[in-house]
Amino acid sequence: MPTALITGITGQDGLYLAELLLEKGYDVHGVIRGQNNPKRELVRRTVPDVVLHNGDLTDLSSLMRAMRDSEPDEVYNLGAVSFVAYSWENAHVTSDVTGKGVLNMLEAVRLQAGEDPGSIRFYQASSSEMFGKVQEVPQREKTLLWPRSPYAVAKVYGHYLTINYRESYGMHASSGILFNHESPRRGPEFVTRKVSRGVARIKLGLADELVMGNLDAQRDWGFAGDYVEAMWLMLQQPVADDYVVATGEMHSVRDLLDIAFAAVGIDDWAPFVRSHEAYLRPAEVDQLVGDATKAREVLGWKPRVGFHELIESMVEHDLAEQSRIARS
Ligand code: F7E
Repeated sequence: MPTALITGITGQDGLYLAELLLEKGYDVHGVIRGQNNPKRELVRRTVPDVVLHNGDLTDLSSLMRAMRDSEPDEVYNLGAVSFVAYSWENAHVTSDVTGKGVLNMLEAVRLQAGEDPGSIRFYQASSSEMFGKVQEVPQREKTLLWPRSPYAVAKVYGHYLTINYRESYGMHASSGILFNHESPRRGPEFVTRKVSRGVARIKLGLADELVMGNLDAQRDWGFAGDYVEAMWLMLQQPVADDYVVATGEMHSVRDLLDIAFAAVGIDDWAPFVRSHEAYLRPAEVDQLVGDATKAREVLGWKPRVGFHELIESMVEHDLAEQSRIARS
């Protein structure tokens, strides 16, 4: 039975990936941070078979301990401070966790692997945010990176360091450049979940407006459950490499609002939505759309869930969750 170690186990990707690996018969371990982490219970409830290790991406010795105790064949580094807007206010902590955390993970893997650097396969969660002010449309693995936030700069550091460790030490280290991926497990600070939750609350009479930022931003949004499969496929390849994972379709925040409000029978959302500058970013990424040809051709990966279906399922989930909360 292969063993996998996942950082970021409490996030949507960590949970979907743990479920996928457990289904495949893996022994799954996760790194969890902090004393009395409130998300520990969520992990225990969702994936009870996962073995948890205390550790922090900023603390190399804790990662080495997790590595020694779990003896993984595959390591998935999904842990990060991942909210782009937050990264301007907390640039140091974002750099330490999202950037230097990758260095700590690569070092922990390298030291654990010892004489045979390729014996532990490593996945780095890189991000489409690295393309920032896009230099080519759609974006591919070779597109020039132009990060626009402290978060994106930290991701670029982690991305190049992963490539550097592969080239320097012969490690089996792959990087997945994942475009936005969402689900009912997404945190409510991200735009898709903010909208699905807000629309559900408006429909149920629990709120009367949704305060938003830039409605013209465009993204390539896919389903997180599909994207974790691409992560796993990357680590099954004989040779490590970098892959764009995307749907190839671009939608605006306005399209997102159209679909989410229509799902609860509201055709004109204008009376319910207000824009506020508090939600604008110092430097915006206006549009992102990925070309996942390499993932399709080499990994045989393609997305299953489309944008409409994804947003409708999130609204449906939030209607049920919000009515439960309102009743209790
Ligand atoms: O924003 C605009 C906002 O926060 C999407 C992370 O997983 O994907 C995510 O980063 C767009 C932006 O995600 C609101 O300005 C408008 O243009 O959902 P988001 P993100 O910044 O694209 C990448 C791939 C990652 O790697 C990141 O970790 O929507 N927008 N109005 C808004 N965004 C938010 N959050 N809230 C608004 O009210």
